[in-house]
This record gives sequence, structure tokens and C-alpha cells, in this order.
Amino acid sequence: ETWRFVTEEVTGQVQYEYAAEFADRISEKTDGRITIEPYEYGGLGSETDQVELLQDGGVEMAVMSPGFTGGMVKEGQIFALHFLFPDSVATTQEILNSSEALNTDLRARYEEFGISPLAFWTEGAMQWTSNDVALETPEDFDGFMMRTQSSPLILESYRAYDAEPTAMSWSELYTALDNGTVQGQENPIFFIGDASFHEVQENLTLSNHNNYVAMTTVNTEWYEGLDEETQQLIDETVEEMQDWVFEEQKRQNEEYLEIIKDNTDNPTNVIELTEEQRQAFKDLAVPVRDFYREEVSTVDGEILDKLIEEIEAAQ
Ligand code: 6CS
Repeated sequence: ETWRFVTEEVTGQVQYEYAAEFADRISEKTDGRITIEPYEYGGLGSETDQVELLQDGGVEMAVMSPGFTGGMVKEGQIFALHFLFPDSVATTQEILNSSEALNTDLRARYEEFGISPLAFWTEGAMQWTSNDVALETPEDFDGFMMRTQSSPLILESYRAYDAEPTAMSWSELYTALDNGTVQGQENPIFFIGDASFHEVQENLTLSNHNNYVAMTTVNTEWYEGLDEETQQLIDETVEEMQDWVFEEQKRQNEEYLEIIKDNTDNPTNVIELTEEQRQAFKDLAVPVRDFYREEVSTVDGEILDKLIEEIEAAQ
């Protein structure tokens, strides 16, 4: 028996390495009875094509970013809100592990579309990179051409700073940054470094304005059709992987910050925002939560309110 496991990243990057490690563990536990074929990003279309592929059962498993499902699972856009999760990536991961708002309520929203998120995990804090202007104050975003993922609330979060966001797939991003179609983007450091965005960007702003959250997902119908023992095997391995992936992203984010700082061929201006500077962004970002409650959420912000309570309790 072979399961297909698609990811939005390539060899070496966190999502792909996650799928490869997951595959090893499953084949070891089943003495090779079940094998998993991990897929790098690229061969199976864009990120949104991959969402459809999982829904149609073209693959059994996927690592999926909520940033590409926002047009469909409106509630999933919760992750687009800046400064919602704690600054500590470790505390954020604990919340992702234990949150009922996410693991029960949001999961049910995804299941309406045939996608079961079995776990939520961080790929690290997100940072900004830019050309033409060093992003330090909200004013620096005025008219700034920012690339984002496709969820409408992500774009809204940048409009709150008066930026001009454009959604695009990451496969087009290096070229778009290089030729000036967009001036900047957001991602965790490991991804900025591995995708070489720093080569075509002048500035890296350590903004920690949000956490990059990914989900381990399965096709709901397929998963529900498995016998209990196999479901158990998947669930238990997904749970074990939470610590593994936390360490993996941490190591990669730390390593790539040094690589970017040491790159003398294409020097990058690394800017660390002060708490005061971050506060100016936060002041503009918090009202976007009301936009979520009123315009986006299909259950009047219930999931968001519950998550905010869980976040407060964790801090
Ligand atoms: O920026 C993006 O769209 C990509 N970033 C990460 C960290 N993973 C995959 C995603 O498509």
C-alpha cells in the first residue's frame, strides 16, 4: 500500500523534510507494509492546485498552508492576523498543539470541504524582506508592492498598513522580486534563505509580525474509511512529529539567519525592530480582527474569540 504525501516546499525545506521523516516512521512501524511517497513542490501544480488534489483524493496527505485556502475555508484565515499569537515561537507551538478552537472547531470547518487537518505547526516567525525601502514604520508600507499568499485576509492585513498587496504563488516570487513586479514579501527566515530571496532583496526586517503556520492534512473520506488501527498509527505519528518539526524549523531558521548575514556577495541590510516600532504596526493590525469577525468569519468570530482566550491562558 502506498500513500502520496504532497508538500508546498522542496528537498531540504521544512515541509518536505517533514513528509520524508513521516514516511520513514510509517514504513518502519509497519515493516514496509505501508510506504509513503513524499512529493516536492512543483510537479503537481500550484499551492491551490494541490489543495484541490487532496480534496479530490488525487493524494492522500498534504502539508497545506491556510494562506492558500482562505477563499474557501473562511475561518482558516485566522492565521493571517498579525500579532495574534505570542512572540515566543515555542509558546505558539504549545497553543497550536492544545487549542480546541483549532484542533476541534477549525478542523470541523475544513472537514466541510473534505480536508482534515490533523495537526497545526509553526515553520517559524515571519519576517519582511524589501527593495527600495527599509520597512521600519507603517508609513514605509505606503504604496509598497507586497507579495502575499492568496487568502483575502492576508491582503487585508497589508492594506491596513496602506500597502498594495498582490497574491502570487511562491514559484513566481524570485523572478517577481528580481524584476520589480513586487517589492517585498513575508516568510520565515529559513524559507527566505533557501529560496534565495535575499539575493534579490536589499533589506530583511526582523518584524516577527506573525507565525507561519502549516497543517498536516488528510483527505477526510479516505481517512475515515481507514480501519481504526491505521488511523491510530497516523494520529500517533502526527503527534510525535510535532516536537520533531519544532526542532527542525528552529535549527533551519537559526542557520539561515547566519547565512544571510554572512553573505558578502549580496549583502542584506538586517534590521531588528524595537518593541516600540512593532507596537506601531500592532496598533493598525488589531482592528483587522474586527474585519475578520464581521466580514470573514462564518460563525461570528466564535473560533477567534475562543482562540484568543486560549492564547491569553497560555501566556
Ligand atoms: O511563501 C510561500 O508561499 C511559501 N512559504 C513557505 C514557508 N512554505 C510554502 C509556501 O508556499
